[in-house]
Amino acid sequence: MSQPKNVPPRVDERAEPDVRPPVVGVVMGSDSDLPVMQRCLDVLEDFDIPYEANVLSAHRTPERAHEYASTARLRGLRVIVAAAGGAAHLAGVMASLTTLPVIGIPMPTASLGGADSLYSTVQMPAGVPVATVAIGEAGANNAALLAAQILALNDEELQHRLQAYRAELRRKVAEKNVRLHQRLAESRE
Ligand code: C2R
Repeated sequence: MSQPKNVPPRVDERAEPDVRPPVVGVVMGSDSDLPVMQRCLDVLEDFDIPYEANVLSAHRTPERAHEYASTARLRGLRVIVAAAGGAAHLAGVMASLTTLPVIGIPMPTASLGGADSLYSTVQMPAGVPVATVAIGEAGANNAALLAAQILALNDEELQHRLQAYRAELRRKVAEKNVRLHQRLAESRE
């Protein structure tokens, strides 16, 4: 497991395989989404959140998608993260079959730049929410963080790790500010 960029090292680095049941179910419409979705999986690992990842499609495997969402809560999942591109119905279908929070990530597309994925994920009719994040890697990153924040409502240690992560973000921005001022000063010399 790679050491996270912004998260301090974990206290209990695990040498043993992780046998904890997954609490986040990550689903993506195709393995072609993985290059973008890897970021989501990495952030979940950085925060030591047990997850499972599967390819599922509302269009291509409707029965499996139905079964996955309708049994998710009973299987112990607490949040579903669903990524899909194009006519992206996966997150909406997940949300329609469970009351677990569903976070939708619109995948970038070659033809419409991911606007198609964004609109079809975000424009849910009233009654069945999908918490939609940004298109692409920023969205994949933030989906994992949002899942962590939801889980942290009942997990104090995770909450501390999120606070440490934010502190590190602030520190990095302060560094950027110093660098900016140095560059501006140099360009005036
Ligand atoms: P392929 O690369 O397999 O042709 O998939 C996937 O998420 C992917 O971005 C192309 C794109 O199709 C998307 N896909 C959906 C759904 N299933 C697959 N949008 C769905 O059920 O919404």
